[in-house]
Amino acid sequence: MFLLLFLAPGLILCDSDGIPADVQPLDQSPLEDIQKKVNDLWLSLLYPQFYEELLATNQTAYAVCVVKPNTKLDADKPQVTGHVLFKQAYPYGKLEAVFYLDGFPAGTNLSGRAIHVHQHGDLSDSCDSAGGHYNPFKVNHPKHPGDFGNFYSKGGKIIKYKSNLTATLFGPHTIIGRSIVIHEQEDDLGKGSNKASLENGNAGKRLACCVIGTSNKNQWANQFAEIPAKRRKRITK
Ligand SMILES: [Cu+2]
Ligand SMILES: [Zn+2]
Repeated sequence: MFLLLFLAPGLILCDSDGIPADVQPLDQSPLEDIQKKVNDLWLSLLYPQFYEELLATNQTAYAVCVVKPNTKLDADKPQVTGHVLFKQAYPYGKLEAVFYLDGFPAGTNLSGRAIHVHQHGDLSDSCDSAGGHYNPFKVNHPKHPGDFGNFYSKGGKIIKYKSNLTATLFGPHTIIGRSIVIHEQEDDLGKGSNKASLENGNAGKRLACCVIGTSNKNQWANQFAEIPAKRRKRITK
């Protein structure tokens, strides 16, 4: 079926000799146009309601991940809660994210905490059933689309905006339905010279996790107000 999805836009664009047919003028490159058609098809077939909602909301998709502490953790570990919010303009926009997390030790924490998208949206065994890093292209860490890097808490909180992320809410590699894991330790970004470094960055225990789901724009608008003004400016331009 996926093969069909990839081939279909190509068939629409070409006549029987494989020569481009007389199509509507494109405002993006042909490759991006094909990518849009694949995403359109994929969304409308598999997620018809999401697609409809997307078109009704200025072609911008929002998603949320409500972070809960790992229930398997020892009681002395930080109990991290909060949200990771996503926003992405359809179809060519890059993913933006707001990380708003609380429950880290108070004071400025000089050691980073890794945050990643993991493969499964299954938290039946708390964060342990989320699987490894979401790795649709079979590449090494830290080149997975959901390798968000290291985050530093201040006053027990991580409040961070990131843009231009390679993960996406659209198409066959959407992160909707996958999970996010907040780790206890720093991500070694693949420089740990062992096998685990190229799989997960040796980021240690899973402090907290959540499943990514679609949302309306309200929460993004609210949390966005918590981002320092300087950064907000950068977001809106
Ligand atoms: Cu991880
Ligand atoms: Zn990774």
